[in-house]
Amino acid sequence: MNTLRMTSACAAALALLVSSASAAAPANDDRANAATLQSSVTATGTTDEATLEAGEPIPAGWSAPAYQGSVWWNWTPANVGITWHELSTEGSSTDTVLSVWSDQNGAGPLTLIHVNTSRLQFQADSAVTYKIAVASRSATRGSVSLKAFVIPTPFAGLDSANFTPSTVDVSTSAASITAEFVLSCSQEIISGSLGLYDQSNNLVASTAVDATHRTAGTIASGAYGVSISVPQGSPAGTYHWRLGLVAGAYYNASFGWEGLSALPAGVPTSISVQNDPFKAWASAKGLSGADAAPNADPDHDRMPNYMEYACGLDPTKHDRATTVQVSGSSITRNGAPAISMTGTGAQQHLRIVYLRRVGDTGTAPRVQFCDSLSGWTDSTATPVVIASSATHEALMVEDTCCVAEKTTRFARVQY
Ligand SMILES: [Ca+2]
Ligand SMILES: [Ca+2]
Repeated sequence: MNTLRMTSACAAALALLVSSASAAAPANDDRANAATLQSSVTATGTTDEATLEAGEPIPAGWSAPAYQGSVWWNWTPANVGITWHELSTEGSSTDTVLSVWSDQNGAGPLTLIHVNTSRLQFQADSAVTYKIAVASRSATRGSVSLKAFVIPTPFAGLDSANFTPSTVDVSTSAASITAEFVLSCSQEIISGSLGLYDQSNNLVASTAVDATHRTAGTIASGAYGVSISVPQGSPAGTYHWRLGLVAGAYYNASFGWEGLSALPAGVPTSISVQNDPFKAWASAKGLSGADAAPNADPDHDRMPNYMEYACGLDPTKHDRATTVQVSGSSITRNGAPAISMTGTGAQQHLRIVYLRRVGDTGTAPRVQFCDSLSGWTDSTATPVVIASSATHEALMVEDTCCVAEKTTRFARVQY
């Protein structure tokens, strides 16, 4: 009986092996096994079961899980010399990330020429064999259509771009950025826009860009300047910019995030947006200048602003005596840490309940105990979240020493 059972287990294992082999990775999964793309001919493939190989280059601005399951093609342009081409994955059933790379025919490192979702345009050199990667933007894999074809020179080229300032703080007010572009255009810009996208690629701010924003030069070579406002309270992070331009039904150009054309060297791809919830709170409480600093104590209640912020107190009122109150899993009153005795008989010990801001992981409050108001020691107990509100969490820590061991004992929280 035992032998028979083992045979049947082996058969099941074999069946599993066969079924996984039937869902094999595509032949051009790895860069070394890239398929060959012919100019002006639509190649087909799939990202089903495709993988990212060890050490695979990922195009700048993209990362898993928005970049997965890549497949590769080699492509040498059919047109002799340097010609504008478009690469397109339109018609694919998976949402793609399309990138083109060059290793100078093996003479140099693999460098990214351009990346976009489903269309990109660049000046291709017939002396170069390019590497093209198509990846899926989500776990929904599927068929890939890929085509390379000659296009007219785009009506607008970007020579330079700069953003001043490159870092803005929107904690207490909207922030304005001046964007300047030098463009080479063969047509007048009829309409266009500059957009700023947050880390999750959501459009946060946009402003019109057209011929009226040309500050110097001519249509062919002009400087354009616009101002764009990032709203107060916008999420912090690294923002992408995108400039989209239209000169008529058939004349489109775009640069930056999800732009058709690659950016020239040295052009910044992002700006930095800062949004400090403490600064926003201090401003909303009417504090400014030195009074708004985290360590300042403008109401002289010996609780610095940061502690009042964490405890939900008022930095303009002497409210140190207001302690936190909890009922069930709700915080019924914000306030300073509350210390009480818990336990029975000789096992009675100190218990401290204190507040921290929801999401405020950067400055963890530290509970400390001591015997004589000196030699404070950090508690090693893991704080327990016992109640919460929309803005705060109440944490509880109990002392490990009890009245049987100590004659005096003190507790505090360091914010
Ligand atoms: Ca204070
Ligand atoms: Ca106060």
